[in-house]
Amino acid sequence: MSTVRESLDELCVDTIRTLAIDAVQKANSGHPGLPLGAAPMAYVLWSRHLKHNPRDPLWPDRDRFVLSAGHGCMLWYCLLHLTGYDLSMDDLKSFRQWGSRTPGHPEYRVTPGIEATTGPLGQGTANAVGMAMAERYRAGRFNRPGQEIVNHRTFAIVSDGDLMEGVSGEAGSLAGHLGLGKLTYLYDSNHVSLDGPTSMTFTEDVGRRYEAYGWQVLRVEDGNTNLDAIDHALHEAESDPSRPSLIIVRTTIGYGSPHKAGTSEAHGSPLGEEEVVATKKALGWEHEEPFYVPADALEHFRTAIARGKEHQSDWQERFDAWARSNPDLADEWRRSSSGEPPAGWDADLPSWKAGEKEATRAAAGKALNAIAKKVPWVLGGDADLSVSTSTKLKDEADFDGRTGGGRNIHFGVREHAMAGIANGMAYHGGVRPFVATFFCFSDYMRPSVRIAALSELPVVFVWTHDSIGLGEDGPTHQPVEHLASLRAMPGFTVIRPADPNEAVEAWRVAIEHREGPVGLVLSRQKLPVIDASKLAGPAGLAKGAYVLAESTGGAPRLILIASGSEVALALEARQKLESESIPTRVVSMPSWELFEKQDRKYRDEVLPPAVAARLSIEAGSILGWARWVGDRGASIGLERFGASAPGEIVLKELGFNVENVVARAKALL
Ligand SMILES: Cc1ncc(C[n+]2csc(CCOP(=O)(O)OP(=O)(O)O)c2C)c(N)n1
Ligand SMILES: [Mg+2]
Repeated sequence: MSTVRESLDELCVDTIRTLAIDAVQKANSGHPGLPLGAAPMAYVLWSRHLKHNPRDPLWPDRDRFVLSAGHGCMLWYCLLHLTGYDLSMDDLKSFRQWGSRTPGHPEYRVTPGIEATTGPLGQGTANAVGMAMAERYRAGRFNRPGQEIVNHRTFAIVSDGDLMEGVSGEAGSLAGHLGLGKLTYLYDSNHVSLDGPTSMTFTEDVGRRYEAYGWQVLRVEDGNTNLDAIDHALHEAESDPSRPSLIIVRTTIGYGSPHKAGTSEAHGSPLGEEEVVATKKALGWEHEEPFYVPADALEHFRTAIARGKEHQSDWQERFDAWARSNPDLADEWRRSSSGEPPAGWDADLPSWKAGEKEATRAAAGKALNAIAKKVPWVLGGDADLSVSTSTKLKDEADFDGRTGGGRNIHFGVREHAMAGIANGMAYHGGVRPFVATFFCFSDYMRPSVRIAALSELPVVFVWTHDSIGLGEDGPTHQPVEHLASLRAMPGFTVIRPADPNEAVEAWRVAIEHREGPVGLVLSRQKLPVIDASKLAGPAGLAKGAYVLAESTGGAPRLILIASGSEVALALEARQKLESESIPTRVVSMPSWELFEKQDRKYRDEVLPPAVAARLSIEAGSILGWARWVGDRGASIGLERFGASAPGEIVLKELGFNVENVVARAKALL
């Protein structure tokens, strides 16, 4: 290692390195190894390639950047601070502290300039694919010959752990297939992960794997010091329009640390006061004072502001000219950017009449198609199940990763990446993504669903084949605990409609709900249409729960509460109970989360505290239902896995039949 600093570039790289280790040391917690090793690639990317404006972090045509290895976030925070984002030195000094804007892993919405919440390894790789896809879609939609208003790249720094995770394989495979030429990963290949050298666990030829996926694979042998090699590789990546690029940058974790470099000891603990001093010395850093930023370095970093302003004002000029010549498109641009649906977006929503039968998956599919016709920024797809999920947009082409045309995305059998990609599309903005598969396989998506909830991303998850009612496929495909587990997730809204008309309302709510993800849980089997002329109409769905059928012959002595396919059963049981002079109310409860948002008055109207005899009926785990049925109520649900047989038989055998409901209800009186 040379101790003579040769250039301003090197000074800047070491500024990132020393700032990062100081912040981790001050917090006495965090990950110094990645920033030390990946500072050169990040610096070259941010100073010579990334098109961004620190003064307007949300400028739509900026390049997107994701640090997938979120544990190394001090690298990202340093870049933001140094290039002039609204992130102060004090923010860096309060790394990992209560209420700070520099949490322990990057969080979208918390820190200006943080484009995605990362930390669970692998997620960022899929997010970046989704961002690149959203860019393509908007480019296809808005660009006109000679008027390119959507033209930006997506870069991600990924680590060994990211590329070990299965989700990155799914995402990489799809990105290669789609030919996402404006997507580039910089791989911080340091041969070390948390527990030790990757020789213990990760010895495949990653480059050849990505080549097989259809990526351009480039290599930088000395990622610690050779900035020009990184620069060159980035140029190579940018000059291939038809393939995503993986740049394998060989680095040393904890570069510069005399005792920890190259080992997992540099990964996840502060270096220690003495080692920080020794590292700075080894780097040739002349300043003892912590958090020292040399004026030359800062000045150089801050040239990003003038460059960014220039990029943006140049774009704005082109955008204004485009908007003048394409007023309709400009209107679509504005609406799609804010997510506000156009007037009349719900004008053609379908409806069903009493006497008809339809599966809620089919009804929801028709609603989605009606919406998609009016809202061109709704796009999405499924994990090789469009025939089953009914989510295909009928008059639309398949999504093409090169031109950006088409709105039906075939994700293939890649549920986890599908969800991570949908999140990436939502992070990108300007599109409203939906993704679909069987409800049971929500488990395969769950890590990304959780991030959608944490990041408040408006993704619609469509899950069909929602219970043991799906029948013959048997217990491997029959969800049991899934409703309960998703209801346990903060910020996630689950909606399980009872009939075709409620399914339409569910989509209406989903489109209007822009503050976070929604899961639509839909039946495979046909369900009877609830007679809105005799009972309450489906609009009550928006309130989460509503009185569907009021007791006759007096105030209710009993309340049956049900969701989805069990609502029809509850209505049948009510008839029997009322015929035995037991005034019975049926509450349709498609969404706990929406109901929780109502005021107490409304909730007490639907579930009057005076009526203690309450029975919930739902073909799933009963976990949590006690909250709605109370101490003196009961729940019919499942405390076992399902069984392979025709759906109506499985339901009947496992207690979802009128006799059982009536018997359990009477036992409460
Ligand atoms: C899904 C997931 N599993 C486990 C972890 C815990 N973890 C954090 S970093 C890491 C591995 C670190 O190796 P690498 O990705 O190569 O990062 P480096 O040590 O090189 O910085 C692990 C296992 C995590 N953050 N996410
Ligand atoms: Mg590593």
